[in-house]
Amino acid sequence: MATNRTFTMLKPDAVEKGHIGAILEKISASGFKIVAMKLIRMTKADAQTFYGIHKERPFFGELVEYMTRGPIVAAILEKDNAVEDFRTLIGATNPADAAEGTIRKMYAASLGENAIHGSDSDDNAAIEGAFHFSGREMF
Ligand code: IDP
Ligand code: MG
Repeated sequence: MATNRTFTMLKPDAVEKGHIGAILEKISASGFKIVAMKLIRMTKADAQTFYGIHKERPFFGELVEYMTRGPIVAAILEKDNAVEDFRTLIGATNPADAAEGTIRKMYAASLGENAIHGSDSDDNAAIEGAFHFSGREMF
């Protein structure tokens, strides 16, 4: 059954460049309600677990280094059709392929450092949200 929630992270590059406010403004203006949010630095073990599906990929080590080099903003977002609509809002994984006006087109530097995460399914949205937030931190 489809749910109306997705999970996002503003990645270390977006935080380093001071883009938290602008990105959150765009997310809110696009109709997403923030139902959980925090600034947190993932450990290596956190990133290895979170991105476990990619552990055999050649970029896995680079991805873990990147995602742990500084704090991220983790958040759970609510909207009808949240997962699909948020993937549309963030744009393609590689900013070179991302549509005009998408968050990755506006704020991502490269395929590796692409500013923002969005869950790719309802099941993963629930798993990823529960990875970062306890029940007391979700509204
Ligand atoms: P997604 O974030 O759009 O769902 P995935 O294929 O799930 O993309 O990859 C997860 C993350 O791993 C990407 O957002 C990006 O940060 C990184 N990544 C993906 N492909 C590459 C690559 O070829 N080189 C370096 N980093 C990559
Ligand atoms: Mg993915």
